[in-house]
Order: sequence, then C-alpha cells, then structure tokens
Amino acid sequence: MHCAESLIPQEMSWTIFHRWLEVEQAMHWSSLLQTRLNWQQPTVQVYGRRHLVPRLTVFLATEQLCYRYSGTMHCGQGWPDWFEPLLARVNQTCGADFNGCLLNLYRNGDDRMGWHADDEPEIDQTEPIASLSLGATRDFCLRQRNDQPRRESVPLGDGDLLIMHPGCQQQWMHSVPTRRRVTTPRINLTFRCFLDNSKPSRARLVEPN
Ligand SMILES: O=C(O)CCC(=O)C(=O)O
Repeated sequence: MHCAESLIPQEMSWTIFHRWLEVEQAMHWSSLLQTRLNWQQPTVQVYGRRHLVPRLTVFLATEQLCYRYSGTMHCGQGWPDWFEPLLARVNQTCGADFNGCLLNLYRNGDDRMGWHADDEPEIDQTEPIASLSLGATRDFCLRQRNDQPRRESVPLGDGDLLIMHPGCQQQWMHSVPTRRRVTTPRINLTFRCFLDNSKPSRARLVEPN
C-alpha cells in the first residue's frame, strides 16, 4: 500500500509510481472502463472549422459537477458504484478527495493530446492532479512555461500513477504526442478537485489536439 505522506516529496513538480496497479488489476480496470463507459468522440472548433478530437473521452464526477471541454458542457452524474474502489485507492495515495475525473481513450498511436496545462480556474490549484495510465505505454511530454523551457519525456506504462503536485500546471505544459509504432489502446484517467462549477471556464473551447 502506498502512503501519500511518506512517499511524495513535495518539492517535486510531479511524482510517478510505476506499476501502482499490478498487471491483473490494470487489466481488470481497463476492461471495465472500456466496456461500461459511454465513450464519445467530441468535435471541437479550431479557427472556425469543426474537427473530431483525436481520442475518445468520458467525464465522471459527483452529481451536478459540470466541466466544459471540447466546446461542450459535461455534467457529472455521480460516481458509478463499480468505479468507487479505484477512486478510493487514488484518493488514499494522493491524500486528496477528488470530485471529478476526465478519461481519455487513445485507440492507437495516432490518437493524441496537444500541449496544454490543466490550469483552468475551476480546478483547485492547491490540490494535486492524479493521472492513471492503463494499457499501451505512451510518452507524456512536459515543457516548462518560461523563456528557456526545459523539456522532459516520461513514458507512462500500464498501471503507472503520475501525480502532478500543486504548482505543476503553472510551471509546465504537457502533451501526449502521436506515436505511430503504438498499435494498441491506452486509457488515461486524470482525477481533479473542482471548485465552484457555477462559472465554467471556456479554456477547453480551444481543445488541445
Ligand atoms: O493522457 C494523458 O496522459 C494526459 C491527459 C491529459 O493531459 C488531460 O486529461 O488533461
């Protein structure tokens, strides 16, 4: 069992727990998520033209919590019962109480996510953001938000848990670029603490792609 207080050095921008979920657990969750969720491929408007987002998405959250992404408002309908054991484990490791989770399904290496930071005002920036990866390993790229940006590329594999600490979104952008050699799917879940959902940000109107 991972213990948040003793294992997470807070001076870092992020921490990775490789194989946070063991192989069988990762397969179990991956298959539940693929079969039980209603995956959508939203469209997004870029320079006046509509495009399909290059991945599938789902938003899970406590009831009535709304989040705008890909130009559409998505409202939580409560956590599914079967999802709660996973949420509880992530909460325990992070010492957090996440109330929303954006899930992305990258069908193969052509699916991707462009450069962005999860710094929208409706996300509580004093809390971490936890990112769980299942399935194919994909490079998670980070680029500092300054004049001489340092770049990092972190391969995130099956069962890896990445915790982005408070301050990470202000200092770094991140992306998941195309990787043509990847032929199998990957699911990523980003757990976030949302503040007030009465004034949703329009930041995701310009969807990273
Ligand atoms: O798939 C990933 O690892 C990143 C997901 C992400 O950046 C996001 O949901 O904002």
